[in-house]
Amino acid sequence: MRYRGVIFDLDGVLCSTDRYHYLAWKQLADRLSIPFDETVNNRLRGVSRMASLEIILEKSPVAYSAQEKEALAAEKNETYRKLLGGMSRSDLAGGALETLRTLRGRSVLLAVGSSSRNAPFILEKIGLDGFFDAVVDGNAITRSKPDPQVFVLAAQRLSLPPAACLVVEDAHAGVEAAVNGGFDCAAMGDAKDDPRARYRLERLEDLTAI
Ligand code: B16
Ligand code: MG
Repeated sequence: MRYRGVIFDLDGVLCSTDRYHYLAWKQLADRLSIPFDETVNNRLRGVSRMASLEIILEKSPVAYSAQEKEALAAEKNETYRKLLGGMSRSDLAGGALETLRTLRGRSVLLAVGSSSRNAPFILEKIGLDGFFDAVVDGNAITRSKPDPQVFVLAAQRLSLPPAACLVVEDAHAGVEAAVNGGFDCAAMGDAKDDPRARYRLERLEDLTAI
């Protein structure tokens, strides 16, 4: 591999928690009588919890105070955490473990770069806590994707420059964040056809051919 480090997004790349985000936001939106569908959901990928709420509230007939917004975000997170509670190692994306082991076998450093504050809980659930050389998540950053902060911090923790790292992303906001930070990006899922990505992955295993 021509990169010395690979930084993986979590939701939508290493596991499909994006489905649980959708279900939890949908429950909140339905309760508030706000229209919410997969198109709106796709705009939430990689975006922080509060920024996601702001996108959902664009279609709200009612205006909410900052305090009310905090409560709505907490409500969504409670629903989401309940769904996460049912996860296990079998929820790790197909081919992920083999891919990670192959890359590690080639001495590539491995990191997670996620906007999620629930990342430590999810990594534990899918059996990957303690596996990565660096984990940077929503608890460590002040600016959400498309700001590159999460990836810049991950590269720093790997002691590598951005040009030596590849970012793997499923979100347009994440591809943009990678490019903004000077990283090459391999895109999959919802972002697969993003022209800013250097590589397109049909599946995670395709990474081992880069
Ligand atoms: P939380 P990623 C992102 O994770 C999700 O894609 C995004 O939909 C979510 O709003 C964000 O995490 C924050 O998650 O509410 O758990 O802190 O794709 O960057 O791994
Ligand atoms: Mg993602």
